[in-house]
Amino acid sequence: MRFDVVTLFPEMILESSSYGVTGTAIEKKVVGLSVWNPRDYTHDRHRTVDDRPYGGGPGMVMKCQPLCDAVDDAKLKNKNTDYKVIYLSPQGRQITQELLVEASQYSQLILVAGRYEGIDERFIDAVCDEEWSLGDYVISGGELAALVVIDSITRLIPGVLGDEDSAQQDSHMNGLLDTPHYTRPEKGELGAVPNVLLSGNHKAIERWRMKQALGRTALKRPDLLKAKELSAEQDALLKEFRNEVHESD
Ligand code: 9D3
Repeated sequence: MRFDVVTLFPEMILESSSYGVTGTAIEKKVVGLSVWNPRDYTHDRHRTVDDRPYGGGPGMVMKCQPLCDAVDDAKLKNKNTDYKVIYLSPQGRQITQELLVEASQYSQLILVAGRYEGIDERFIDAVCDEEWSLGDYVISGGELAALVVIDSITRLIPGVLGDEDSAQQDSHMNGLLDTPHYTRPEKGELGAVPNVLLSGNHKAIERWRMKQALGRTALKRPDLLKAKELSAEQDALLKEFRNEVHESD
């Protein structure tokens, strides 16, 4: 996977991607990351990337030409034709794990991060294949969204995560919330670890964890549970969880 980010703040992308899982994947060259600053594609002495909006109104709009030339340069970096140009914007489709899994199949993602009020609509229509959003809240530009995409897709690339994490990822993508986690001490000021986790009975532990995942999803994210088909065993576990919750009322 190659990520090419078109941004007025390239250091923000490079610096933030140098940590942890993404940092290691870039070092190992499992993923490629390059940044393209529209300002480097201007030709005037002030290196102008924005201008006033036609029709009036507040704020500035990013000009087409520097963005087009930056994207063209990013495309030259890749011999493959299976790329997508994605504009991160508040008007976009909300990013989900499903969307990211699908996008991870491409060999190059060109991520366009906007600043100011936005980008000239003609660039979006002519150059961008998709428009993605983080959700219904306002942030100051597309860079943080591009970083979310880079991080989450990098984790999906085979070999990037260790085996343990990959298994955990599977369970996170099964449509349920995660099970609770505990580490030492066994008993502390904040309470004790559930006995079953100390039992060494792997079958019972697995059963308990599934019950917790089902129960927590029912309590915290009923929308996720509604979208999911439960097996007969899961149905029974969820009923058990609900009975146990009522007992402590
Ligand atoms: C005053 C007009 N604003 C409406 C609330 C428009 C506006 C323009 C530009 C709002 C935000 C931005 C910058 N945001 C992004 O570039 C962005 C974003 C976001 O704000 N929310 C969720 N996902 C994303 S992806 C890119």
